Amino acid sequence: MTNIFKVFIILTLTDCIVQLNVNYNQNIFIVNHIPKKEENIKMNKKLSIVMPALNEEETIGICIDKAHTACKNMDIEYEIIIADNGSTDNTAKIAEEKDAKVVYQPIKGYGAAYMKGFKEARGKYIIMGDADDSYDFLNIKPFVNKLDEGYDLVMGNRFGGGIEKGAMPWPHKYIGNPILTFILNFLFKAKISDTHCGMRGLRKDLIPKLSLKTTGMEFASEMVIKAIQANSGITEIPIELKSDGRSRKPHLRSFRDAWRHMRFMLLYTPLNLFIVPGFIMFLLGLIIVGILLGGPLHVGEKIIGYHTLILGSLLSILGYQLIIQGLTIRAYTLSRNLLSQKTFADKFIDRFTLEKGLIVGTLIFLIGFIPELRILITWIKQNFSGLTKLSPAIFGLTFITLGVQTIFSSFFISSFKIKSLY
Ligand SMILES: Nc1nc2c(ncn2[C@@H]2O[C@H](COP(=O)(O)OP(=O)(O)OP(=O)(O)O)[C@@H](O)[C@H]2O)c(=O)[nH]1
Ligand SMILES: [Mg+2]
Repeated sequence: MTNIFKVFIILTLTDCIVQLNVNYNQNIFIVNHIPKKEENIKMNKKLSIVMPALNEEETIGICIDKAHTACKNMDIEYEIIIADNGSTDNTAKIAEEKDAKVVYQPIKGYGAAYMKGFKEARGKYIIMGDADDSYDFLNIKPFVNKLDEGYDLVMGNRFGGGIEKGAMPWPHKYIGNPILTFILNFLFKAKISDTHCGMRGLRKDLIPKLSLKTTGMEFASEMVIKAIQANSGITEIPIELKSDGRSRKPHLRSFRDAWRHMRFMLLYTPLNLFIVPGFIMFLLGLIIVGILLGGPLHVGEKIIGYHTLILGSLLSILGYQLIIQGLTIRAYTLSRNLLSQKTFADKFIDRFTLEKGLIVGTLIFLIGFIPELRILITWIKQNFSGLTKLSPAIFGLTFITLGVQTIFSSFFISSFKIKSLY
């Protein structure tokens, strides 16, 4: 069980490291993808409408037309930006003909396209949304109103405004979106009804605070999570989702992109997800092992014996494993500068050194090794005859495992710390 879990976490981390390294090489981590305040981008518009578009020639025109109409009706200074990264059809040509500004992003992906679009935006406010005509750009005034009220991020809520029949596949509507929304709200203590809605409004000056990094569809989660962590003013408005107007398949790939969202959330929440439950399990396990160290416990007629002791041992090892995984992920995300919020686990990682880890690991190992050694000596003394030292043996086994885990994990965590120095 522990091993399966380990393999799962290692695969996840490896996948992330590979992905992030690829991104790193492609300069995704250069924060100046996102303009900072001091870069003095001229903000001469009230509103920038940014749409990412990849081969959307069937619908880009209608989306732009609707956006023009809405902005003219509101009588505000605006611009429409289409962020393209590799369309092979007439998307860019149509957009230019319709008086939109087309910006090109050499790096693939939904998030990468948005980063480029945001960088070029000169509006005080940004409205973002798909270019597949599933969101109604005629109806963006409520977003602007909420931004005028002072909110930093205005989320669309498709579940509140209505989803046209066939606009969202039922597994997304009843399984994927609700589950991902629930998990995000649970992990990040938020109350957002539709965390993956693609239509949103935001203040341009929120963007540098978020330091957005992801290039794929998980960008949608990253933006919400970081806005929550930055204590931004977030609100939502009901919006309608229509069936998109295109004949080809969506770019979204259900399982791949759901996993990318999940993976991002996991990377951001080792504290809630790993360390807290791990600590509870570890403590409970240690209490059980401590109580039963002297042998089975008699409670009236009932006996709490070796099976419970084994359970205690299992809980303490698994719990400890979870704590270490949480700290490892935290150390990794810190070394990549992915986190915007500090927690007490970060202080621990700051003070952690390999030497300290090795000393603590050895001490824990010895706590387990000494009783095992005594059992071995007893066994030799009684000429290798049958042994009945089950309680101290399980106690020893537990602590030897914890000690060895500490030693090896110390090397792993400290390797992230070395990386972060250079
Ligand atoms: N520039 C660019 N745009 C992209 C890329 N991937 C998706 N988009 C655009 O992002 C928007 C959302 O993509 P969709 O394929 O509609 O994904 P979705 O809305 O999450 O999924 P559905 O609800 O199934 O439509 C569309 O306007 C796409 O053209 C990309 O790699 N580059
Ligand atoms: Mg769409």
